[in-house]
Amino acid sequence: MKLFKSPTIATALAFGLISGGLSADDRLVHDGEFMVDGKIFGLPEARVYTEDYSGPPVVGDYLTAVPHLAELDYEGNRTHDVRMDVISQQIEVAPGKSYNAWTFGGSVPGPTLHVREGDRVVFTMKNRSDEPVVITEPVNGGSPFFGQVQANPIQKNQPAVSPMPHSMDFHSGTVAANDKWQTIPPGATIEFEWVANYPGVYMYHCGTPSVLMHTAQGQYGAVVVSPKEGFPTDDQVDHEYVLVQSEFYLTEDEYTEGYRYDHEAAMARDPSQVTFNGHVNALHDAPLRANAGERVRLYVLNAGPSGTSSFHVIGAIFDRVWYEGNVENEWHGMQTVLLGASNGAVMDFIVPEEGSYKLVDHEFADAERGAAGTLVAGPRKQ
Ligand SMILES: [Cu+2]
Repeated sequence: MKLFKSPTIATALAFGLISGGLSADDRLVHDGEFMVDGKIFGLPEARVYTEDYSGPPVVGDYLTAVPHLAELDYEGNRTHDVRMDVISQQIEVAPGKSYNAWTFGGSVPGPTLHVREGDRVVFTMKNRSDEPVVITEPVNGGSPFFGQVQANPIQKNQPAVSPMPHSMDFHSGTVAANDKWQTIPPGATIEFEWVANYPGVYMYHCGTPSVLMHTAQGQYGAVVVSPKEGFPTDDQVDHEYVLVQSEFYLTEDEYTEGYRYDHEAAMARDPSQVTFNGHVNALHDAPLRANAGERVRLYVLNAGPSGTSSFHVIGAIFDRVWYEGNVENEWHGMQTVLLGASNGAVMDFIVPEEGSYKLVDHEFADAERGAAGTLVAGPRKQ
């Protein structure tokens, strides 16, 4: 990888326009990069190549399985080396209903990446849809994601093979989509960079046509870009969780015992399941936990691919909501947050009493299809 100092960036660093814990010498900067409004643009072209790689399909310390969010245990900004390979995987989304999913990293939704505004991501993805990849056994050199999937194997992940061209589109990145988000065939690897220029709760997904099909097959997940200076209530938050809503369009497979994706149902916007975190029971079997009086923060992404979410917690009011996860979009006292497909938000609420709280998509046809969960609150800690 070529390392250059761009005069524009070097000047910005010299004048402290880019804050961060790294010195100018540590920062990855390429010739051709430029700044507008303090944001970095003009990243190098993606590289597509073949590699002899059979290691963990998810690599990076800040990648977690939902509902977990990695802690940003560093000051300022850093460069993240992140790998999420495309693999096929048999997963269960409702009791007895499994299908052959197309995934990033082996789960649906895929791993959640957490970075800070201003961080740089060097992303690598191998299209391994043509090889069976196991994610339910201990992995060396992977990421926290695997331990979390193995601790809560609700999707009963099993390797599958389903060779198909795929791509990666990070909504958190500002780049030329025809270059960075280009489709690669099975066996190929793509590597590109993006800079987390704007804070937010973002979707990533496969952008290969039919995008509806590739997304509905399971290729999506969340990126949380925390604001550089944080949110005003950061010091008061006791628990934080990631919640990804999405639809599944499954029908019985006439050739197997199982289920398969139904494109006609997807085109008709008629989901068989709508889930929080990829299984109708994900947040019932393993409810979110907190105590009375505590502040809970949810990072909610509606991945769609086609439905909206009217996100509500029964018995609570969101005292602060940052729409799209941007600290400047602050709303107060919200009963329900409306999220279109690929919208996200950060939602804070105070747990009023000991008890059980239902999280729902208040579009109740979706809740009855599975878009519901539970937060169990213990007694107030003195
Ligand atoms: Cu795809």
